[in-house]
Amino acid sequence: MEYETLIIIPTYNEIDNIIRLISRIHQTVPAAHVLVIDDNSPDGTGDAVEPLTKSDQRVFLLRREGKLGLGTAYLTGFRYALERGYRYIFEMDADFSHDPGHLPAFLEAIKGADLVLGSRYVPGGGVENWPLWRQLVSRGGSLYSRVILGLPYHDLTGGFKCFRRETLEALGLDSIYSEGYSFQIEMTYRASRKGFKIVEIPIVFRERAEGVSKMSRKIFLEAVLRVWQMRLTIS
Ligand SMILES: Nc1nc2c(ncn2[C@@H]2O[C@H](COP(=O)(O)OP(=O)(O)OP(=O)(O)O)[C@@H](O)[C@H]2O)c(=O)[nH]1
Ligand SMILES: [Mg+2]
Repeated sequence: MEYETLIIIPTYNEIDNIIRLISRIHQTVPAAHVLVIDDNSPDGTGDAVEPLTKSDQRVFLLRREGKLGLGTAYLTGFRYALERGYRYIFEMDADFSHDPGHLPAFLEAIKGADLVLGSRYVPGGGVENWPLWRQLVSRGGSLYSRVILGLPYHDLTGGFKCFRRETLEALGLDSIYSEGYSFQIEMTYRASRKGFKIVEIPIVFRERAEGVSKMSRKIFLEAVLRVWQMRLTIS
């Protein structure tokens, strides 16, 4: 049921997106709760969301002192979700790359799965407005991880996913070591190693129109190396 759903959205300088996104989410899934994890965005994203948490009982905000990274933002959000008993827990970006219109399909799929991956690289999925180099990096990154980790999934770096609470409980959140793109790979790999049922559903990913990209060479290189660490250390 929808009131059991928490959508976690980490934000860093998303003032042009976040309020509109929350309202679009609630048009599509009115009963879903939204948790924004803001890292003291210099553009005032946290201050913009704060009033909403007073006027709308479905909106929650955690403010951290500074930019501590996407991975730890999600881990904080997952712990929050588990403590409060949510059943279906989403990861979602703030920049409209992840279309709220896909949320009902996730909620349908999670009924028969432990983890649902929004996938750009299955039939019906896709990417809009990405330059060729970025498509190649993304597809290459998924293929590389897929081969080294022996996973059957097509999109391993995506950040639009839905976990059943039991899956997060079993993963051991304290043992997650990755940041950036490798965080997404590591969560899926750990879930797969534990034998959870993982389902991919098609999503169309749209490049951000507002705000600034945080993609960096460092995040990319981390993923290249971390995949080997995962293969060697996660049983
Ligand atoms: N709380 C928090 N959120 C972050 C941090 N880094 C990124 N985010 C958020 O995580 C989500 C994904 O980051 P993006 O910058 O969109 O990363 P991306 O999709 O790989 O790259 P672009 O869309 O090209 O910018 C967005 O909602 C960001 O605001 C961080 O250090 N802390
Ligand atoms: Mg983005």
